[in-house]
Amino acid sequence: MQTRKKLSQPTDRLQIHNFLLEDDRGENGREITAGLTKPQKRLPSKYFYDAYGSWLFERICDLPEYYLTRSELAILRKKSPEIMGFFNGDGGDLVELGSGSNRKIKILLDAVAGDGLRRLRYVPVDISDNALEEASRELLYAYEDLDILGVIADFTRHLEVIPAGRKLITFLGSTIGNFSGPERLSFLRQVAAVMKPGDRFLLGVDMLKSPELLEAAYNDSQGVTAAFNMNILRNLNRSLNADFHLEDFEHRAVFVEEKERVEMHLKATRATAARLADLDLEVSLRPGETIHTEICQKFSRDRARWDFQKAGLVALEWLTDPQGWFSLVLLKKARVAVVGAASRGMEGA
Ligand code: AVJ
Repeated sequence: MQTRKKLSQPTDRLQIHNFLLEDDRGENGREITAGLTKPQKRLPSKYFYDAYGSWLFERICDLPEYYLTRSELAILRKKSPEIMGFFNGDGGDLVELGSGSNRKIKILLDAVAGDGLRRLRYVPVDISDNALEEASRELLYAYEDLDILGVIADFTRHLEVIPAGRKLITFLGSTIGNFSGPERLSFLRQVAAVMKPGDRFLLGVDMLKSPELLEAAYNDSQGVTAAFNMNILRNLNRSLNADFHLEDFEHRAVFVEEKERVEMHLKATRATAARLADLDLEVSLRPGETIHTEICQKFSRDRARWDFQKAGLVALEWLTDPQGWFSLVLLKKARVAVVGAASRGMEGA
């Protein structure tokens, strides 16, 4: 009898399913056109992340001012055995929405005791097929007992494509902060919809804190965040045959007190125009006008709890760093969604 180790070649342990629809391309185009023709021009934040943008984001994570990643990594290092206790005995899928680099998932996988990895499948979900495949291959070689199912999908649109079995879903890094209020609610409801009673959802949220700390995190002294912000235009220029003049824009990141969020904008320093050939769209900006490129919502526990409740999720635990700057919230599905129950006469209570 050969051992499993010898039998299973890395390639046997990796499957990739692509759920990106033909339709998504058209949908993306409509989304960009809609955003750029609003009175306050907007671009979806996902367009930061071409190869160069993803590289810039990794550099942001190491910036002294950008406390988010460091705080979250500290929590993960301390709490990974507890988090991964989910897989003791039963096994299941570790689903990571927006997988990106392997840094965080490795901390979780390293906390699995004994031969636990054999009963666990890692399911990264990402929109970028190249990044997903490259990261998955690295993990295959690092963890010789691990099976991986890569899911290429836009999780803001299609969450129903993730496997139906027992699972711990992770959505780290406070990417949830990129959603507007309604987008956030719709996303959380979709997560709740794909969860069964025993499943868990681990959500990274950046907490509300002083405006000075928040603004510094998005206005770093080395200008990496500015380059990251600007890259959204570079990406559109390349991928949609557009001709934005990058030198006509500057980076802006401000904490908007009443919304409890940081907003990133690209501000036109003079009158400027661009043509997006592939979308047959022309846009022009007055001096001082901005394109809103990112929402970075910051959360009080109350705001987060309210969102969870509306989505039919319940926080079981708040894992935080010593300063309380960042939280990993462990959630389960509520037995009855309070809002739904009230409007549907408590059916299924
Ligand atoms: C990846 C969305 C969590 O909002 O802090 C970093 C992206 N933007 N610097 C964030 C980002 C500017 C980041 N998220």
